[in-house]
Amino acid sequence: MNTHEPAPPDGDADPDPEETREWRAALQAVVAAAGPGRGLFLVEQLQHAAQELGIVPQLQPFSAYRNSIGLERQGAYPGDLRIEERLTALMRWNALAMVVRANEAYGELGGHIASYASAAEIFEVGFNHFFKGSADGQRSDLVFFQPHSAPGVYARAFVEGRLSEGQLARYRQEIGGHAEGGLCSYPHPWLMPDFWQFPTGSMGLGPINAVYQARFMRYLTARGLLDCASRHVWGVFGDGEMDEPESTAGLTLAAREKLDNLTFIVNCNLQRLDGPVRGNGQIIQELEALFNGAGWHVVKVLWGSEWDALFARDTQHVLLRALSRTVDGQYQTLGANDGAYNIEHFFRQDPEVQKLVAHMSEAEIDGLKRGGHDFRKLYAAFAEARATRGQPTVILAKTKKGYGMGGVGESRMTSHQAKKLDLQALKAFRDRFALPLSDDDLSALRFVKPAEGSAEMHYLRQRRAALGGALPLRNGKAPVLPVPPLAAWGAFALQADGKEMSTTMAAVRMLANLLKDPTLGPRIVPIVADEARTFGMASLFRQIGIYAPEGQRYEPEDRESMLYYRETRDGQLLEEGINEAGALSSWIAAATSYAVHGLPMLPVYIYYSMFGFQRVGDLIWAAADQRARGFLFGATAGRTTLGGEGLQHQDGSSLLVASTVPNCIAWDPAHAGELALILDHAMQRMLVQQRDEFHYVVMMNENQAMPTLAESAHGDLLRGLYRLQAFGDGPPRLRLLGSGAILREVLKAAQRLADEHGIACEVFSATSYSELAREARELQRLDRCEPLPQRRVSHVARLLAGAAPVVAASDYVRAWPQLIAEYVDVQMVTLGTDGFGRSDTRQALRRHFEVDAEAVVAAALEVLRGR
Ligand SMILES: Cc1ncc(C[n+]2csc(CCOP(=O)(O)OP(=O)(O)O)c2C)c(N)n1
Repeated sequence: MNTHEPAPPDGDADPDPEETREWRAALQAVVAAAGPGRGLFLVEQLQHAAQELGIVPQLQPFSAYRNSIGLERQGAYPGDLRIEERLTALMRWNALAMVVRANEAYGELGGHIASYASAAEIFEVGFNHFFKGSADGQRSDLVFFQPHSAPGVYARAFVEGRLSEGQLARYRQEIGGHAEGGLCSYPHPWLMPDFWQFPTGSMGLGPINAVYQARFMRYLTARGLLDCASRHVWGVFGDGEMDEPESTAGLTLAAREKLDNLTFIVNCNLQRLDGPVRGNGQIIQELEALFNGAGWHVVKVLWGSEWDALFARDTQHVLLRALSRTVDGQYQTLGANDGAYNIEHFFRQDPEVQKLVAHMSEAEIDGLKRGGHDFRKLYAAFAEARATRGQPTVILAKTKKGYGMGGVGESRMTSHQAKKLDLQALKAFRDRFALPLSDDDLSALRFVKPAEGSAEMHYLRQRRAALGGALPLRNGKAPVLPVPPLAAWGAFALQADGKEMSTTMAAVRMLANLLKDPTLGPRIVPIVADEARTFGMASLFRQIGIYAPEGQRYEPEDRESMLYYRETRDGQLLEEGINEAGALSSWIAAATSYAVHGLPMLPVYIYYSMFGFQRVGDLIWAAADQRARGFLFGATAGRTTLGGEGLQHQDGSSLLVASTVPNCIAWDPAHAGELALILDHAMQRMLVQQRDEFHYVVMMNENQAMPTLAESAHGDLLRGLYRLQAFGDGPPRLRLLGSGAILREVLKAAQRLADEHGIACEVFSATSYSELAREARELQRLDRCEPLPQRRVSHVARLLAGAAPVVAASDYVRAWPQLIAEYVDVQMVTLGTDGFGRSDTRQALRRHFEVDAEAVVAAALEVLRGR
């Protein structure tokens, strides 16, 4: 609970002020005599009594509208305020100049000034005092930066000497072949691989990823893989951003798992893009209630040091009451106007309030800063966050959007879009922050650094050295993780000999085998979102245990069972509950561990394929940006292959979406043998060759007799297509392509075409249409850009050469096989499962979608008739 004296409820007239004074005096006397602890105890007792009497239904989930850390607890500032102010002014200027320059030159490059202008002090307190770096980038704190404040991070890297003036001048100009490259608009580890660690550009993904990174560090420590005890996760996010469902999705987990290695700093500038975040309310109070309810420690930083004296004199809380009555839309208007306006429209509303400021000039009123622009207040909050045990902390820092931009953007509705400042506005900015710039410097938008040997430069370097080195810093180098020989874990699948199983069963068996490998096994992170039993993984509960930081504080109901639900502190399985976004965030943490921690892991997230690319596609895109390495297993895949799971799980499109992610390799294996080969190939690429890619493999729960895979097929299979079997006599008149679940239907159709219609044909298994298309596309491009005497021939064109038309049938939408249509020289007809699903048997569904053997025969006859 809040340790401060609460303000009297708004607007309540006091019928007996004398009695009120006595109660207050009594409390003050107790605190004076016996200390704040005793005072707090009494207040708590009173609160309980009030609840028992029924006069308050529950305690307010938020505290008074003031700083959580009172002046008495604030402590001394350990830094040099004057130097930090001068440095921050330079960061502000360089960030602003970067955006204005880019827009003056090109007009269309975009960029934001107002967000970083509001966040500069937050970032600088972090950089000067808290964000720990490391020479290798892999033992540092993890910092999630508000994405559109990237110019501020670049500005600092420039002053630190990590980025050149030329790079700053090429902000948002990455294409152009300059050796140093340009700077990407938002944090992006693919585009600036030695710099940015976390892609935060899509609002809401930063917060959820920060939670799960902090959680994953605990997991690594608990499992004895890496000691992360001294490392912290910091995230600076926007108050508007907190409206994204993902921003708040991980809050209760963070509190439940006592992630005191995690701090959010919400930059509450009260505005988002179009307008106020809560014009008619108070976002800070709302967020306080939210985080409090979730179990976080909340620290509010609302008012700067200039207010301290005022609050000290506000013994009757008249000022506090006025502040807590003011809604954010009004704060914005007050923020956009000068001291005179504030006196007139805020302080004069109540004569008692007016009395408090009667001695102050308009300029002094103007100088009353919000807490998020005060180093001292911020430092105290950061320090408290770092020292808090057993809970994550959120710092709610009240700031001004466009701070220092004056009429161009300070607290204006249009702040977010302000990208151009005329000379007069630049002069005002210079004067406001006492920047060492001439008028010519302003006109030229010259980037500035303190001179080498200056006190500022010395201070800047000394602070970062004391904190362990530069940040952000990404290091993608990691040791190779050897992959056990395929025969050791996948022989049963390669030599299946007609045994009945589903590809999901086969995958789980392979996973269980791999988990036993002494080197790779401990690095595997199996992840489920409440569907382990569905996928036949219950045996893993016992084999590797479910990660639970508190162990198992109950006797599991199924304790007598061989496969009981075993939760344990060093459990390996991440059981995320019904939370695909959380599961994917865990997967990202593990899949990027090679770069974030220098420790390669192999996450395997198995889920209903319908709830992957469709449900959490943006997180998957962020994973791609972050160069994730790992497996996504889309189980119970396809539109017609489910058994009893119901319509909501029928997935006909995930492979197609997967094909749009540049570093995602999508596979649709039909057999256990194909699957084994694909997994081995993928592990070699990710763990041994260290390619920054991840593999999406769909798998079915339909039992089938699994054939033994011919060795001759291996090479082609891994390129996306191999010839399985020929039917009938003579040269093939037709090529039939099947994949995944529908391959069997295609084989049946081929048999019928040969037996009943005398049509010789060949059947191919298409393990990845997207890989076929990728290669063909690239060769086509090379032919265009670097022509050879002979055109290059893609794998798909080589296998399907000749005149025989192609019929391709898939359990996915037609657009999936059609990915190769452009690269095949013959007529191609596709059958797929476009449209909404239905509830029925597999056979009925295949009939309905016209992807069964009968439909393949009909399509084949039709295509041949047309020739
Ligand atoms: C998912 C998503 N939706 C929309 C945007 C576009 N966008 C970029 S910044 C922004 C406003 C952010 O407001 P806030 O979080 O309050 O941060 P501020 O800029 O005010 O500090 C928006 C809507 C985005 N980047 N991501």
